[in-house]
Amino acid sequence: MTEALQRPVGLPVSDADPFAHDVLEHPEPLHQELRAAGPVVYLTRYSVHAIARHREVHAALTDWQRFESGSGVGLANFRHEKPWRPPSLLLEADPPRHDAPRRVLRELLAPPALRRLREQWFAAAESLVDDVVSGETEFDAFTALARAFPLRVFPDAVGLGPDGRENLLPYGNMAFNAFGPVNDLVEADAHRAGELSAWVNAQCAREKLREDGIGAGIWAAADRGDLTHAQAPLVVRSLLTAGVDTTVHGLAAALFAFATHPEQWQRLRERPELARVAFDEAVRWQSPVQTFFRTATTDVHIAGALVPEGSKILMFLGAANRDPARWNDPDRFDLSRDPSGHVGFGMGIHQCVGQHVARLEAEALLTALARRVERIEPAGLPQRHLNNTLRSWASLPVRVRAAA
Ligand code: 4IA
Repeated sequence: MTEALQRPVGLPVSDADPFAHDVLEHPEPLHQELRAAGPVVYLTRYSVHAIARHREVHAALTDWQRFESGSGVGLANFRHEKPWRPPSLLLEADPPRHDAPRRVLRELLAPPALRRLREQWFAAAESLVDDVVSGETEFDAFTALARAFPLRVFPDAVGLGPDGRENLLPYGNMAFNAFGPVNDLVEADAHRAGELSAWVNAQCAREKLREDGIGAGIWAAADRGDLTHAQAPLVVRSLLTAGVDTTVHGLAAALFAFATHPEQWQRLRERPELARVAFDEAVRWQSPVQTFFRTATTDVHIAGALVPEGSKILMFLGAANRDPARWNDPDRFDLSRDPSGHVGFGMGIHQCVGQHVARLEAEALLTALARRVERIEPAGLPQRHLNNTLRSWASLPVRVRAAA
């Protein structure tokens, strides 16, 4: 089919590239433009339909029958293109195949299963904050806290061995870039794809995982018949793909939010039990996972616009999370709002299965900081790290004054 024939009639159209560097660096102007253009906008650059309003994004996320994931949740359409790695049994699958792996992870990552980690993670957070904060001091809150803390606690909880953990973030960076187009960001890491995938895949084997970790729990579920033994390593791989970069950049979002909103920091110090709400509000406000695709399983009408069967729909989670039709004063980071209903963790049957793990990490780190840190403020311009999917960071310089 030619470009001219594919181009839908009567739909607002945009020639913008959501994966261009300037947009990734600063996505809000495009978000605003797409929300204003209409409920569905056709992106000529990639021949996909885009939705950026909260109502439509929420509706698509909760309608897995008509908006499938099994054809891939990136730009690549697995109906026509070979995936870069065997598809995830959770993220890139639909019911009924999706459900058994989901059930297994849901159990292993549910609040009761995480209770044994709580004390350890709070102690780890206190000790990390003690190492970093004393008197009045400047440091990079991205490397010293947001990146350091998940790497200190999460790989151990999974039961990963000690060697090669430095591969986790580069692997995640590659996987999250791979949901976008094959642009310079993908090409920059292409030479490491084989090596990083081989390392991650090797860590998913039963004998590489400590017996008391979440990874071993996945293998035990296979022994009980809840999964096949062939599925187990791929489910472990999901933990390693989805569980590291996301929390690192989610925590960075929270630290950035507090450094730039001193009155909200005072509020958290007065009421540290707000740590969890603060983290969700930071996820809403920054949307560490910015975008995802679905594929239409049938001709779908969205607010009167036809999205033809088989076409890819790009969902702008970050735009939905700041849609003024859904949120009051959406650009404000505000602990007094109720951020529930944000789509930063997705929504519906695929909604982040690890969200309780992420919240526990955030609660531990923010609580430790609230106790020790009287003031936190920017000490220079933060640097973004560009990724096709993640709103991510390279550095976050802060000045901090320790509490007396
Ligand atoms: C997987 C949406 C994102 C956090 C995600 C990435 C990878 C996987 C799941 C979720 O590999 O299963």
